[in-house]
Amino acid sequence: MALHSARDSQIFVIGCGISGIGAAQKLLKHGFRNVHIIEATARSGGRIRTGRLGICMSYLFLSHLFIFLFVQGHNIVEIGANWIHGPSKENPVFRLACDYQLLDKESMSEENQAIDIGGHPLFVPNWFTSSGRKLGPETMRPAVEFFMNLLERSQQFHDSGGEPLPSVGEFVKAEAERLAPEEWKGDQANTAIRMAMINALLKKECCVSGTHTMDDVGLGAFGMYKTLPGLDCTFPGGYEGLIDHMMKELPNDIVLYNKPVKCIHWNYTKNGPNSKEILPIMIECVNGETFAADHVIVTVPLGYLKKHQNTFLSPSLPLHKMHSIQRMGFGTNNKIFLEFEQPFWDEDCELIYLVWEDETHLAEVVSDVKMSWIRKLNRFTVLKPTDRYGHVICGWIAGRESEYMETLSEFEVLHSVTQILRLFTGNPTITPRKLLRSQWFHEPYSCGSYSYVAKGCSGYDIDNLAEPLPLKGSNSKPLQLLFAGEATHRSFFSTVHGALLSGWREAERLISHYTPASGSFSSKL
Ligand code: 6YU
Repeated sequence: MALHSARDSQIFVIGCGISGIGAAQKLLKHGFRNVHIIEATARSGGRIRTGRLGICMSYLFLSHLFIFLFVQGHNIVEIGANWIHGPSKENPVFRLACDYQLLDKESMSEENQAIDIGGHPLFVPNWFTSSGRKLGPETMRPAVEFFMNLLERSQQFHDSGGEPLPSVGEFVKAEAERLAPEEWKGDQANTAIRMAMINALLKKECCVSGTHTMDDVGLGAFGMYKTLPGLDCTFPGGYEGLIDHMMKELPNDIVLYNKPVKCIHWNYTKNGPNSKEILPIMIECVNGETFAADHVIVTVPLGYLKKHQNTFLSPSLPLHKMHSIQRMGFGTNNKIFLEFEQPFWDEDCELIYLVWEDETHLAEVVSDVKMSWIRKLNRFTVLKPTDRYGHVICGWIAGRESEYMETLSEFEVLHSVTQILRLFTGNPTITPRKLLRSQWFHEPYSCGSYSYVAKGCSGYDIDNLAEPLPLKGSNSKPLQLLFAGEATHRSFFSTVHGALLSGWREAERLISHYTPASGSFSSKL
């Protein structure tokens, strides 16, 4: 097989999310010239997507021409990633956002960077219950502290091992049932409502982990996820601004848009009629186009791989890699944005919780998804500052109920959410004036929101996902397929910074595969 210089080698990145963009950027900076990104959709950014709530369209008729004037609503909303989790020096997304001057002063301050609260920002809450009550701090604080303590304990088995139960959900529920009577024995009148609050908090954790139930999240691996210091912050102009800036640093024609990849043929030995050189990979797109490559960095979401693992690669993946893809969790977390004329929440409120008073038995799974999906909608974040966003709240819903919500019309969702808000606030006139919801499960190139370490999984499953092909020891050309994307990062899976670091990691793998020789790179083999 011919020796390739790095500059000549044909590299394709599949997917133009932040991991793919990061990988391409690093390779180009290191002198690789033939780098392309193949993207299924018409846009860059993948699960980083900024939208606007309520685009109004008006038509102007002018000299026989229709001019469509799009007047955009002022409120930016994040359909996908929301925050920089742990915005401090160690976080590469934070560093880039600072370099591109995309954050406000407060988010960049040393003070904010130093705050270390283990990934649990202390938002000012309002708690509403299904009988139209608003709970006071004396009722809610003990339940929140109790729950946070159980969650912290759930994270400790990663280092120590010997987890008593297989999942976080089973552990938290068992410990809550065991300890609550003693914990609140002086205040029995509030025990039932506090158990219902714990149910609401479990539903919230389903959103954080992107899972249907915390019973699916592995207790032993829960602590693998690492948090960074810094008070989570947002992008005032939208997360997609980060993507726009990164894309500006790449050549204009680097991305081949609207080209879903159907199958990556690796260890591909057939020679085309006119090709002088055999490249080991042939990328086949859905539209029939093909591309020959030396190396492919696969960054498609784990959800997509799970759904298409039998057809996306030929030959298929080795069994241990397939099993890890099946074992790892990938779930749905959706958002429902609502805009109001006037707020129904307190001025300082940042988070609105909904507590079902009849849910005193601990089980965060809703039994009848179609009838009761709305019960899984557990909280709303209030978008701040108000002068930037208007009176907008963002509802969170995870799991199969969330997937079912995606199948309903916007009108049906609006109707159900309005009924719920009226019930919980005791105010029969509350009426949202705009709604926008995400539908991540039905996005054909995401197939859900993000990954989690499922029951029975360990860090080795993530390592298996990230392992390049062919496997070490094979006689075939090395590093044909490399794997990046959020689900391949051991400590920061499910985040934007994890995705970016994984793209850089795979670019580095290729860079160190080619060593400098007489002023240019050449392959080690
Ligand atoms: C973060 C946050 N955040 C909310 C919601 C979502 C996500 N995340 P991409 O998918 O971006 O790119 C792949 C590309 O491949 C894509 O463009 C496809 O079109 C393309 N493709 C697919 N198939 C193809 C084919 N066949 N051919 C060609 N192209 C193809 N992260 O840091 N802060 O606030 C949130 C949130 C609703 C959906 C998030 C957040 C996750 C990030 O968005 C996500 O990780 C990255 O954008 C992924 O980038 P990528 O390049 O890998 O893939 C203890 C413990 C618990 C652990 N969890 C802690 C929770 C932390 C996560 N929190 C998330 C919360 C929110 C609100």
